[in-house]
Amino acid sequence: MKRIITYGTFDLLHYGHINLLRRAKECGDYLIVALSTDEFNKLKGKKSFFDYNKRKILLEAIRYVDLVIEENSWDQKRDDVKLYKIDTLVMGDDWKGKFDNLKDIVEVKYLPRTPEVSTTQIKNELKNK
Ligand code: C2G
Repeated sequence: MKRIITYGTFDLLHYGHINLLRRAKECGDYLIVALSTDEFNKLKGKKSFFDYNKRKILLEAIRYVDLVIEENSWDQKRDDVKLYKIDTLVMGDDWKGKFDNLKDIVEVKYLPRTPEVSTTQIKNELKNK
């Protein structure tokens, strides 16, 4: 049972997120998503459209996702890897290199982002309609 983890806000869920989650699941057998809480989003300088509970409901409905946990801080990843016995940490390649410090305890994979879609772009386009 290969266990995978990924982290993110996943606001205004779109096909870029789904592409990432599908490929992350394809790396193993069990996928955990550590979902940024509203409080942690503030630290990230993000204000999500949907609050944590709504974003959690959406993620839990995705066939690739086996468990959703809270992401409350930048530095919980090492503990998460140990606690959940993670084999691979997967992120989009906008994060390339950022989590290489964890390579002593887990495989780290950066997958190509899906081009032309982002939550920010969706918000901006809707604003200009
Ligand atoms: N993503 C993607 N393609 C897109 C948009 C997003 O592959 N077009 C990926 C991102 O690279 C990330 C995941 O989808 O791996 C979630 O994206 P965000 O919700 O924007 O996550 P982010 O704010 O980058 O949070 O500790 C890590 C952070 O919590 C990551």
